[in-house]
Amino acid sequence: MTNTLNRRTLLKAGSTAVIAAPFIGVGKARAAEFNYKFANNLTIDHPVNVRMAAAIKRISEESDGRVEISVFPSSQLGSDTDTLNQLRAGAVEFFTLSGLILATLVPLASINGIGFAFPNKGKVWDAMDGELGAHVREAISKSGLIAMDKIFDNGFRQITTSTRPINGPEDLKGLKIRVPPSPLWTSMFNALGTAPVSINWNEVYTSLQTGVADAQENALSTIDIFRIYEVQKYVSMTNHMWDGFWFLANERAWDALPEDLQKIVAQHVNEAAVLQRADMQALNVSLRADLQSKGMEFNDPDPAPIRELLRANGFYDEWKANYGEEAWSILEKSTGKLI
Ligand code: X2X
Repeated sequence: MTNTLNRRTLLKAGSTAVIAAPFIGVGKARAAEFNYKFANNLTIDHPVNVRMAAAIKRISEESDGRVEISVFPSSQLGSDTDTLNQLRAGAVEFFTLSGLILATLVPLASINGIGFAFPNKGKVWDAMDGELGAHVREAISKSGLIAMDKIFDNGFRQITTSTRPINGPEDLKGLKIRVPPSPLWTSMFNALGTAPVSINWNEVYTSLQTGVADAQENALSTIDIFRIYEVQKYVSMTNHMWDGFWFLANERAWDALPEDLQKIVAQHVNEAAVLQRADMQALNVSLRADLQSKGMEFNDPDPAPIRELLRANGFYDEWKANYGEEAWSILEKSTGKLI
């Protein structure tokens, strides 16, 4: 109807004139045009979900209620691999997922997980907010998914065990260690001489509790938030890889959003990721002492012999060949020469 003005257009016009428009006024907010689901494998109090809760509120407000996002944390809709399939089918519109697990669909997405690649978070953000991140997001965009610009932080990973501290390569021999379902994780822990077991995150606690695995590897924040200290004794600070969570959108669901709504969603998700990175940094300051108070024993192995084991077993050569010269050279702009 030509005389029907869109409430949002009026508000955007910043009109201060009193417009006798029956649809403006305090009343029940209209039903959302876009009711989307956001799934992840993290607890509702994890910094990713805390920051995303605030972002979702702002998205609803700034879209004038046109975009409402419901959160499904803690693998409520299924394992990571199940939920990735739901995302691809459009049954879920948004999903945060490690690039190393996404690599089952987009092989290049695991490149940030190369063993001992990044010396610190500064170099991680240099790569992931720069050329390497852009290169990976372009590959993701060819898979029917869209990745937001800013990757969330899943931290530098440490090895925990119920049996022994890891002081060097000898202690890794035959270690029954859980790894996420990802070709790179399996390849890396095979090259380290362990016996890796691929298990989705939602089954890890019970797998450690029942001895299906004797070890796992994760950031200290994850070890704390998911109470892994209850089923693991030793923490060896290997810093063997950095991992992050891409905020992924189903392409059809993303394209269905008008451009102005896409901008609102992207802006607040990216802001949430940057704030979450700072939360993770702040968490790390106290986590070692906290976990020690919960009974965990820490050691700090020399990474050099462990890294040398990867090199000697051809791990870097294999993955350079898998990713190709271009991607590898982009990675090395941030990490320095890896081979
Ligand atoms: O599965 C894991 O170890 C976790 C929680 O860190 C990821 O989502 C990659």
